[in-house]
Amino acid sequence: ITTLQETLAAQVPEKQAKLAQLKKEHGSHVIGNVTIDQCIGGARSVKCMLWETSNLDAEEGIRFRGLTIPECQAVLPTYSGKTGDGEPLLESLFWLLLTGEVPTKEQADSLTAELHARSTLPAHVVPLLNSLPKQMHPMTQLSIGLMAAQTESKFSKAYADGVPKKEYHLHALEDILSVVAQLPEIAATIYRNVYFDGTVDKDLSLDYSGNFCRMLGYDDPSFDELMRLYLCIHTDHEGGNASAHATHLVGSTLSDPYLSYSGGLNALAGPLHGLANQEVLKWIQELKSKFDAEGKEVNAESITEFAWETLKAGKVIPGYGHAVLRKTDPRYTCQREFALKHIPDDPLFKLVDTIYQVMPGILKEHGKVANPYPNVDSHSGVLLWHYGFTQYQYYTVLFGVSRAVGALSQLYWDRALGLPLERPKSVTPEWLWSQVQK
Ligand code: FCX
Repeated sequence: ITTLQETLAAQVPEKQAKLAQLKKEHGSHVIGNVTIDQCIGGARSVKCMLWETSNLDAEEGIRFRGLTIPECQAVLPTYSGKTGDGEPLLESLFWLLLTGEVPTKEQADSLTAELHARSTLPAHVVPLLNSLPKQMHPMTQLSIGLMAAQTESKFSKAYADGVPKKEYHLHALEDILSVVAQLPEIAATIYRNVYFDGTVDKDLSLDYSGNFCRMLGYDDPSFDELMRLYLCIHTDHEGGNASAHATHLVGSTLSDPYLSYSGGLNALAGPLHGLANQEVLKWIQELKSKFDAEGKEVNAESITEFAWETLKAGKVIPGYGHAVLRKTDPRYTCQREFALKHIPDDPLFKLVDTIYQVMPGILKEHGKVANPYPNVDSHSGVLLWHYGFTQYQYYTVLFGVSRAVGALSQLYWDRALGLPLERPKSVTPEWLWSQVQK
């Protein structure tokens, strides 16, 4: 079979040449303007970043290398080996994101073996994680654990040894594969330490997601399938989201992939980004306990009442809205379909479905929100909860394991294409005033 490394090596020269041609022949072609609103408003829609691995359409949602989520589910290799029968293997999506090609089952399995072979943590990482206070947020612990594993970075060693720029991507790929391989054990150690007795049991006869579930302490095959879906859909969401952008920005300084992705994790830990998935469960639990205490039924009417309380208190409804999307997130839809297939009678799923029926109307009436529909974080928690994974403070860590695959696939191409240090121009308020008062 053609290995991942061989597949990439065959692509790099042509991609480099194409990009050089685009720059040389069309470098001064204008692709947009920037308004004062955009300058002040978080650069929404400003086109100023190159991203190979995925693209987001405001209406349709994400495409991974041109494929929608249902298309990925139809063509990517699964655990059973029968394409379309079950959720894609995370390894098959990783291959797709890196190479733009749909792997064979054999190729996906070879990547599983490679990741397992790279999964051993440096000896100091687990003792360090064991020494952290249990009340430290799991995302902080994840970031610390990954930073600690950076001692093994091949990229930073190669740079210090003075390797030429055209070889950076080879060393970056070494680290990228190792970071993805090592994150599950770091994440599982945190979970087992914070909520259990700290023991982590591996099963390397399984795929990446299945082994991760065993390390977390779960052995239900249906939960393995959920993990495969979960890890696939959270990988990538084009380049401008905070975790992907932070990884790309830090990496542009030639910080190695360990340090770059730690930057991404710290961005993911914010409540407007990845932390929203824990906030959704918190919101639902608060709603339930309030109405249980008052002896009220949780239904469309009481949910509406609780939503207005949240909004009137000046807080956001977690799991709703998006900076780019203007329709229901297809990552929400595929999780809803998973629930309809695997856990249709789950009471919390029914509750989330009722929220889905009323919330867009409430947010439209509220009038501020550009997108009143649910995003990925609105559904993930209830699925985990169904399988007994109720420690919602931890949920963003799962997002963090997955996002590495997308952000670091792009980081490979950043180095292969020789993209430069990122350095946009900032301006002062006085300068902005000078522009309108001319
Ligand atoms: N509930 C209440 N108000 C909301 C809202 C929500 N779910 N979403 C947006 N708004 C408000 C904004 O706070 C803003 O108010 P302001 O003018 O007083 O500052 C106004 O509506 C306009 O914001 P909008 O243009 O719609 O949204 P932004 O692009 O600024 O922000 C996020 C997008 C996702 C940050 C925003 O919708 C939000 O805070 N949602 C809740 C948190 C969440 O679910 N985040 C996860 C997003 C994503 F899927 C992920 O990264 O994981």
